[in-house]
Amino acid sequence: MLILRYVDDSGRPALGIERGGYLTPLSPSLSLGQLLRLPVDDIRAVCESRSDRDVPLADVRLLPPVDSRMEVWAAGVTYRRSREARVQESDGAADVYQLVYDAERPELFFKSVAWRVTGHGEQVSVRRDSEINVPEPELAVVLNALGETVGYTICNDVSSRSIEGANPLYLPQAKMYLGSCAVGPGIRPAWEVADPYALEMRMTIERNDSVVWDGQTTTAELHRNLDDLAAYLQREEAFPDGVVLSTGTSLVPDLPFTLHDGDVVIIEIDEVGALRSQVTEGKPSMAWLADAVDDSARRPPAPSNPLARPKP
Ligand code: DO4
Ligand code: MG
Repeated sequence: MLILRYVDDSGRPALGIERGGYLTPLSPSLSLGQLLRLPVDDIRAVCESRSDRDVPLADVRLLPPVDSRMEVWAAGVTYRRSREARVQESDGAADVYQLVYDAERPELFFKSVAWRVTGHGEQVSVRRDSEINVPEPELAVVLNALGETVGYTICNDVSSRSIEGANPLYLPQAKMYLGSCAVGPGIRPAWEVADPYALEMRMTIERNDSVVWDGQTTTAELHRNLDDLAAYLQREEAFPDGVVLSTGTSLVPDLPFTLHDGDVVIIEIDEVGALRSQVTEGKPSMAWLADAVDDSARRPPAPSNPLARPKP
């Protein structure tokens, strides 16, 4: 089962439950933010309610599973590979990464408001003022307003290595810009994931129909506890419509690899799904995000929905 956002027949954002290639629409006026105001047991009851209105998933345009006043936050340097890569790229500030890797308090940073997030089949962008840009494939935890873990999704924490490498104080510019955050395809409920520390994760980067980078890892390598990350995030912060907490990357291409305009990034996490993004460059190419802020129908058409299964 996946909790999905999609565009309904009237062109409005809607919430539904995917099972076996079909989508059960939930109440038409229910946003994800409203669902995430409920305790997790009530969310489960809503998700498990049945309907005879199932529609084939192939017929729907997916939206990122983030809306309302939801936010996306991210943890950093939570895997050894991330620590090594940042020590290598940083210009004289390598210690901060080693120190935060070993510290009790994790690195947590704000990543995106809901409207700036792109979803499965949509674009991500690289900055025009950055030389080295990478995708960061990450398991993300979805928390409700009470701080309970509702489920898991995938986040692509697209980042500028050159800007962060020049000075860690530039982190917000390296991490937060239009097109830097993709989340999706949906939310796999926590009650269906037996062990979030045993999920295989793969990333493939395609250029001109060839694979130019691929790698795989597992959440068993995570150096942090997911509940601790969530607890730190919520210590002095409130999320009335819930929050997505991305938990850091373990797949970092060797320098000087950088993303190109036109690349396709596919991130797969077992039991959670596959998030596909088309890379573009610069703010003008992402202007549609601002245009679509109140009108989902203004999002560019996405390629056919790869979540869909062939009709029986
Ligand atoms: O320290 C900078 C950010 C780290 C990060 O995003 C990651 O480890 O995934
Ligand atoms: Mg990251």
